[in-house]
Amino acid sequence: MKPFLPTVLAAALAAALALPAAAADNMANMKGMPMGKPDAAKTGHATGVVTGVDAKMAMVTIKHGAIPSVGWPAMTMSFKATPATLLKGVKAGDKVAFTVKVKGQDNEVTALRKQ
Ligand SMILES: [Cu+2]
Repeated sequence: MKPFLPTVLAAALAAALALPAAAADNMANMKGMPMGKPDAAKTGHATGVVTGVDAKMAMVTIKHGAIPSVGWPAMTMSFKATPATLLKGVKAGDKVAFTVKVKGQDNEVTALRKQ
């Protein structure tokens, strides 16, 4: 047994030293996994017409124009409003200018004002 001990210790030490690097690699790989590519948050500015507000869920549905900076065509879609207070006094039919932050599949309205 005795002759093996230094080898075992050396192996354990090598494994311990290698661990931080391996963990960092895993983190890097994990980051892009859900969307298949690493996604940085993008911000776009647009105008549209509110078609619905769910104040309880802090959701607003907006029929908006194209938002080239985030790669979106014109469409009607629902956004989470952050903070929810952005939706105070906002109702269907309002024309609004808004800022949207998009990261992967997630998006939220971070600024909104009536026009
Ligand atoms: Cu959209």
